[in-house]
Amino acid sequence: MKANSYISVDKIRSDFSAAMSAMYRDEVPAYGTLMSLVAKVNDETLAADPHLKTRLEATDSLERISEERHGAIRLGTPEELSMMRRVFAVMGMFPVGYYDLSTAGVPVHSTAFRPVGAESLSRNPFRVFTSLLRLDLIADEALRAEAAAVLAGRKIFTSAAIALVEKAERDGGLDRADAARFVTEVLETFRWHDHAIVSADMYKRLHDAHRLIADVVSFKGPHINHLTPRTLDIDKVQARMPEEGIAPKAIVEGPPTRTCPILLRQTSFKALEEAVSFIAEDGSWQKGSHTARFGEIEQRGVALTPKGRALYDRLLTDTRARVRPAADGSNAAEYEAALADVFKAFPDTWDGIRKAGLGYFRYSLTEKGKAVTGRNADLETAIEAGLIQFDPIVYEDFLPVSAAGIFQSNLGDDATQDFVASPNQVMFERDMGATVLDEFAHYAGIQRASLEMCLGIVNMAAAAE
Ligand code: OOG
Ligand code: NI
Repeated sequence: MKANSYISVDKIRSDFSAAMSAMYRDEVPAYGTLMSLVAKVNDETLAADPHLKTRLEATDSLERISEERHGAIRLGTPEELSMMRRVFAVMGMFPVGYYDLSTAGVPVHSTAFRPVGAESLSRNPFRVFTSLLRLDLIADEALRAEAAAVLAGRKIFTSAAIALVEKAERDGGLDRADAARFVTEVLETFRWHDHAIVSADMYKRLHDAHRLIADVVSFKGPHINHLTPRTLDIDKVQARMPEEGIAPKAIVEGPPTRTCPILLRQTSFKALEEAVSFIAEDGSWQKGSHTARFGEIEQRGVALTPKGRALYDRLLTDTRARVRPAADGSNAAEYEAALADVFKAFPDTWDGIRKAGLGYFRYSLTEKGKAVTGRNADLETAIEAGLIQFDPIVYEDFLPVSAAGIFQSNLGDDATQDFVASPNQVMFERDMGATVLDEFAHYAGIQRASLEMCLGIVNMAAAAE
């Protein structure tokens, strides 16, 4: 078969993301409600801010926003993670970043599978925060062995899905019919199963060790546990969630409300209590319940340079040293006030962020700049003369402290446990069968490429800084 009859990986990813969204809307109706609210607020925000709309249009980002979402899954074994990597690769999604959640009392470590090129991201930025359970952090050896045995016996991928991954790898792509089958087959892995693969007794023991372990080990597959639309105004959605019958968690994770959004702000609503059945020894089913799936929204801001990120981390640590957000939300207002106060130290104009070297930007020629191509000027002079403009590059990744907050609000307050901080990126990468990409290198690359496009106007020696 000729390569040009293959479906693009971006199209497969878009189709998969749409199929997953439809499935989740069916399974968790509150997700549908949240999607409509986000769409409404995004429309209102764009109507009130024509400049934002123009810039999003100009940078090919407007269309992606209504389609934009991330999901999260939790896997049980290295084999599952390595196969999942191959599945995502067929959709043009690659592991970016390493997140150690053990420090936050959650026995997993994670990466985000996502598209990486500017073009793929503008087509569809669908990403999946993917965690691998760390049984090595569970103290009870007998339970650890039992959990490992259950995980070893389950198959989370259909044979057809595996066959299609192998075919895509062998042939370098999938044709239309195979791509459609691939989407349907892979969706099965993410589906909710209300019949557990363990007994009620074992579920309880797993749950007592850590709720997250029960969630990963007890079921047939790694059900998608949330799907998160992107909003342009998270404060507004948070404020309006109760009107729609949804109760958000007490605080928005991440940076405070700002004129120029940085990184990522997220909030979620609590996991639903769902009816499940456990398998009894005589093969009959015993009724019970499990909380796993929740809803989340996010607002994305500019990607920060290592210098910007270090400043963000320091300010967040300072804030949390002043006020530690309580899980019950009792000091939410105090925390928000402290956050806003401490973050005054972070410049809040695009040019201020750019000049201080804190954020990544995409440069382009203005109409005026296009007309005078050939002139030599350094970058700052060209910007001042209105020849070159810049737009923030969107942060496409996640934040470990925020992720821990999201995990915890859904695991319940009693779930906080201390593990010895033990990041192990080497083990994670070995289990996955690939190394993770460095997010900073990726943003720097986009910025550099945009500067090169302006070549001829700017003095590249100055611009390449
Ligand atoms: C993943 C939580 C992390 C985020 O948006 O930071 C996450 C999980 O609960 O499995 O999705
Ligand atoms: Ni999330």
